[in-house]
Amino acid sequence: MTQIPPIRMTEEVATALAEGAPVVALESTIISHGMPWPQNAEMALRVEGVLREGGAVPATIAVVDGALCAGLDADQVERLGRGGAVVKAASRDLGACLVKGLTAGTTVSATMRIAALAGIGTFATGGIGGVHRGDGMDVSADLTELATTDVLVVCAGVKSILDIPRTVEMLETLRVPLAVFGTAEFPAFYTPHSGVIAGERFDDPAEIAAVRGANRALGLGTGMLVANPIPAQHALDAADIGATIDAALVAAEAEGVTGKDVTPFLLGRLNAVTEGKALAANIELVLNNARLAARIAVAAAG
Ligand code: PSU
Ligand code: MN
Repeated sequence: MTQIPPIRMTEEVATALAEGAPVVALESTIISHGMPWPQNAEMALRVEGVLREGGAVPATIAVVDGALCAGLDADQVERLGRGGAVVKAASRDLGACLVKGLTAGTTVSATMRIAALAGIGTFATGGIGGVHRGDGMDVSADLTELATTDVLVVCAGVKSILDIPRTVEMLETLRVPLAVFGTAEFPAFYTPHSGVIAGERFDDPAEIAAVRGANRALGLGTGMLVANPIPAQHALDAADIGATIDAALVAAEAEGVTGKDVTPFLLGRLNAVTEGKALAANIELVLNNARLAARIAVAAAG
């Protein structure tokens, strides 16, 4: 059988994993395709700092020149942030990246796959992909990966570029355990409110870690999704951002954007049209998710 090369880890990540110390994975499509330069690279370094403050070692995951990496240096973060010859890789794209020696930002699905191979069980991101509005067949591979790969993902819900009720339904169909932190309502990324009551409410990160342990003992074989609402002081006005999202969806349709380009197109529009307000909220919620992921990883390691 073909062997893939070992995952390239920073010494910090390799040591932490060997010692059983808390490690939290971070994705890199958010850097390469989710935010503009240079705020993307600044965010990437800040979120690593937040994890360290929380007692966890950050492992930013990406593919660099065909090597699967867990833990990046500042130059590699800059390369992803500046973009250019950087592709967006979901888990199904990783084989091609390896063979062709590509450099890629890894989506939630690809990051989960690499984290699982590396032995990292906790992962913080901004928003996951889901079921797109309108085209009910455009379903992110993030959901399928959550159904099959044992990594806990902390997100701020999904933004309403997606069909939130259908995304939540699909998670249920795929039997992905869903924990909502500090509320009973599935959050809508830029705002804490989606109107969708789903999942199980938890207020204690240690309890979330314990549920993951129970799921493993049950042999469920899935990942787990933790939805963590954006803090109220950073939330956007729901009506404002809703109208902006509606306009971005119309633009995507008019310009004939399809496939893996849809999500980056919409994110780019939102960041541009809101003159940085959406970007600022996005950065704050990622930091907030990293704080919670560190607490879960610390509880799991203890
Ligand atoms: N949603 C966001 N920000 C992001 C993404 C989604 O609010 O950066 C990125 C993540 O990497 C996610 C990917 O895994 O987009 C999903 O892409 P798609 O919809 O093509 O599956
Ligand atoms: Mn898609």
